Amino acid sequence: HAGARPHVVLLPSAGMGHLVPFGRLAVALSQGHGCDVSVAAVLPTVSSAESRHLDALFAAAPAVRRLDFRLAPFDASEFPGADPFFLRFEAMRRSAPLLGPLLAGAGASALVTDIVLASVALPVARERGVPCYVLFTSSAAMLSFCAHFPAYTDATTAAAGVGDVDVPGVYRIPKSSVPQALHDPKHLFTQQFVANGRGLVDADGILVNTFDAFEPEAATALREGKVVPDFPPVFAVGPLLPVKFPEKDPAAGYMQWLDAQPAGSVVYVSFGSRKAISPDQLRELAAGLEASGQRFLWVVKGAVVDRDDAGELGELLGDDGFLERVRGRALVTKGWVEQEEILRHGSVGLFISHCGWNSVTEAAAFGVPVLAWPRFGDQRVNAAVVARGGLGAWEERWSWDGEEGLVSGEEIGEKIKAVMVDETVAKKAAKVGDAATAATAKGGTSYRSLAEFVGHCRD
Ligand code: BUP
Repeated sequence: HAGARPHVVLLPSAGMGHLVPFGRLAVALSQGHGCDVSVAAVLPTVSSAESRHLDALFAAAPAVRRLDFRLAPFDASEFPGADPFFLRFEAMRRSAPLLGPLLAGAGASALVTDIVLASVALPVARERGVPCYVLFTSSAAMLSFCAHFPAYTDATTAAAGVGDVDVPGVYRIPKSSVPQALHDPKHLFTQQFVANGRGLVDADGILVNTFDAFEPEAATALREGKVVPDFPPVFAVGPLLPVKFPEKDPAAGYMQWLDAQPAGSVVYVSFGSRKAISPDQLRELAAGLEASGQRFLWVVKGAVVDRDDAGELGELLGDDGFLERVRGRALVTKGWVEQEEILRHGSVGLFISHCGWNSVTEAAAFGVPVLAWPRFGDQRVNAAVVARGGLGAWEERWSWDGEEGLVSGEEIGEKIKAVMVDETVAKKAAKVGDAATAATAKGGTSYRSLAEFVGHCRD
């Protein structure tokens, strides 16, 4: 009923890239916007990073309630070789009927679902009379692409395949930036993506973790119905700010190391949590970082799911003495780091990133320039946002598994040097940081959008 304290239930899907922004939204709604909030913990989690993150979230924000959501049994043998995170998306989609009782038990006044569940969660919520919103965990550019893609495929013959996609009112997403899986209409991801894209128009509203000043074209076109007519309200509420975890270890080795480095001097290198890099490219990257002559902090990842990541650092990097040679000016580590603490640290002057959207929003929040090196999925679309929005540079030729083959250490080293000495890069990124701070401050565009969303939940 109007004026009451709304109870918002959040339903994240698998992978840190999805879980992290949901945790941030939960805290923002509960601490800053007067909502009761529950978060569905989908069990069992795929990675240990996710279970640790859930525990830390509920410990840090005791007002946020935990709703355990146990999935129905799921036979993955139908999809041999599929990515474990895609499989989890599918398992969750098939468990959607269990959401009804979960919502009823919680007494939800609104549901905010992850995009990967949108088309299955919406009808369940509707049946229960619970308004249903979507939190889109990628860029507004990607949201516009996702909303338009079903119409694009309807208008294209299967034989023609997917080419450049002109998103009405926004800009062209070149064929090379279209997520790889979408070139195969039978791919599990494509089927989920198209269904969710079609479902978007039925949502009561869409929250997106971006801010108006960073992505003006996409935000405006979506709201004006240029992408899809009669599109639901779009709330740009980002960058959603990191949750303060009290138990965070300030004595972590890498934080102490950063403390000892000059301001803006360190290149931070991380390619996200979801895909390992080929051993050959890993070694070229090592050579490039070494040749750049810069200080660097590199988080190396050796397996798709962290539980399998048992390889030794030296072994991963080829045991050619690299670690010895860069000792002192570099810190190379394996496993999880507190990325937002690193990006917040004044010693970091550049972030070489895969452009997972959370990483981009964290760099934007702290005004850290990005050298974009996207790998798969939505990352090339996000890299284009980085370049357009003034947050950094994108060397479009650099791919990971493409026909161009390996990017050489020499080229990587030259590029890093060039970006680090270019003062305009740092200045422009700092401006993006200022705009992000203004957007999330009381009265800023993102703050007001979130308040407006809460207003809808109260009605
Ligand atoms: Br790796 C890593 N520490 O060591 P993205 C990641 N993160 O805090 P991804 C750490 O996880 P998807 C680490 O700050 C970000 O909030 C990072 O999300 C944090 O990329 C999140 O950047 C990772 O969106 O996920 O992991 O590739 O592909 O699902 O977006």
